[in-house]
Amino acid sequence: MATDTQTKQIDLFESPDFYQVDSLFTEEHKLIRSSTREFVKKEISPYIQQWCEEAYFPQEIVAKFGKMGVFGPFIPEEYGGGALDYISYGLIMQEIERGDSGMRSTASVQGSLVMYPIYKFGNDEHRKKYLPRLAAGEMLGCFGLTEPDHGSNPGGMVTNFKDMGDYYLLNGSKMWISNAPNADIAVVWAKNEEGRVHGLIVERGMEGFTTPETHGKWSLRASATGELVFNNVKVPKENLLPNKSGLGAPLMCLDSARYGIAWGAMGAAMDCYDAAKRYSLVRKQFDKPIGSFQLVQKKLAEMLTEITKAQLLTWKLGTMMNMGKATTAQISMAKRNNVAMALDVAREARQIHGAMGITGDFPMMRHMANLESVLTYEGTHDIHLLILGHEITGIQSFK
Ligand code: TGC
Ligand code: FAD
Repeated sequence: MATDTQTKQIDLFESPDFYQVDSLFTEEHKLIRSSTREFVKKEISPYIQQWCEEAYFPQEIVAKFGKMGVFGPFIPEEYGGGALDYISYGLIMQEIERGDSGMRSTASVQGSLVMYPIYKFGNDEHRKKYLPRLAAGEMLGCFGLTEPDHGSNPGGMVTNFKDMGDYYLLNGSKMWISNAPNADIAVVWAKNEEGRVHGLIVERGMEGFTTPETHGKWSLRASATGELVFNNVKVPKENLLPNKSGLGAPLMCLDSARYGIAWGAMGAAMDCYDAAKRYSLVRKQFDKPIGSFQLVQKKLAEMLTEITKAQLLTWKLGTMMNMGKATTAQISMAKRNNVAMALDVAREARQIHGAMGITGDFPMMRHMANLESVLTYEGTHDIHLLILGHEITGIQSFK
């Protein structure tokens, strides 16, 4: 059991703020960030190395996240949310992913991909039935869009449901679904008999519904990933989300989640930069701290520059999210830039640590491996490039 033999690593993390981005945050933003950071230092950092080594998802973190208000912070208070703005949401994602991308996955799926569609596309009964329990971490959800043969092209999905009069009959399967093995409910995207995409809430225990776990991952090892298999599942008609249909509905959820990832990836980058800066000042070679050598300083200076640019990009995007004015392409730019930036920072920081950098005593290899998934999910690095290309030229190049 992972928690019996925890490696109690001391987490000394401090975030960089080279351009005084803090001056753009309110006191409430800073309080939310510091309380989430303290939570991560206490509840995640001491255990994460071991959870990842053992590919162990700490189920107890769900209730703890719920108590912290991490799930769906932008959802109104009447449904259990925090009624916070999108910069608060971003800062929470930044701090959790600073701890681990897999932990942030759990939180962003629950908030942006489960609570968001239930709030936006569900009716008031759906909201009252599910949102307070999801917010409190009494219930875990997952989001089923990707299929074995339809990843970047979700519009080609074959999962489908038929109207049987008293209920819908659901068939098909979803793959690579975060939280699936532990989820109590799944928001599933499937086509009706006319080929129109709809969202359905499928509950664990419905006959014909199974969630086999995906094993052998070298990335996001503390996050449980699985399939959703629907074999003649009778879904009650009231479980259909009535307020939006078409592929645009899941893509709207992705806008919210991709925004959170842009902040989250910055947290992973900050963690690697912070570790590298600290190490460069204590590690000596040729009788001097390695931080005194120009090539090490170059690495640190370039990391800080890229993190600072990402901080400004993300803060501005947050203000547009708050006004409801951020476009999908603007979100794509931030997700794509920040995840690639974080991967570069992780590699450079790993190099600064020399051989020590390949061990679990430092976070870089774990972040690096995690970020390979983050680069691919929620739209691959190249798909986001093509979304930008479409925006620039007006010409769609996907198909
Ligand atoms: P396309 O023809 O462009 O659009 C289809 C319909 O959707 C509308 N639409 C949007 N509506 C609202 N918000 C948006 N952001 C929208 N984007 C598009 C669009 O207007 C159209 O409407 P209509 O009425 O004309 O039908 O769609 P396409 O089939 O050409 O595909 C475009 C593409 C490739 C960009 C898109 O499908 C895409 O983003 N692919 C990537 C797939 C992806 O990101 N999957 C993510 C799965 S979830 C996940 O990875 C969770 S990981 C979580 C974790 O662990 O943290
Ligand atoms: P493919 O679509 O097969 O792409 C393979 C390669 O081809 C990529 O490099 C891609 O960029 C490229 N490519 C594809 N189409 C084009 C094109 N038109 N032009 C140029 N290049 C192209 N999905 C969910 O629904 N819910 C989840 O909770 C979820 N969690 C995930 C968790 C993990 C750990 C991972 C790894 C994935 C998760 N996913 C989830 C799935 C994820 O969204 C998909 O993996 C992603 O959308 C890419 O799909 P794919 O893997 O099928 O790759």
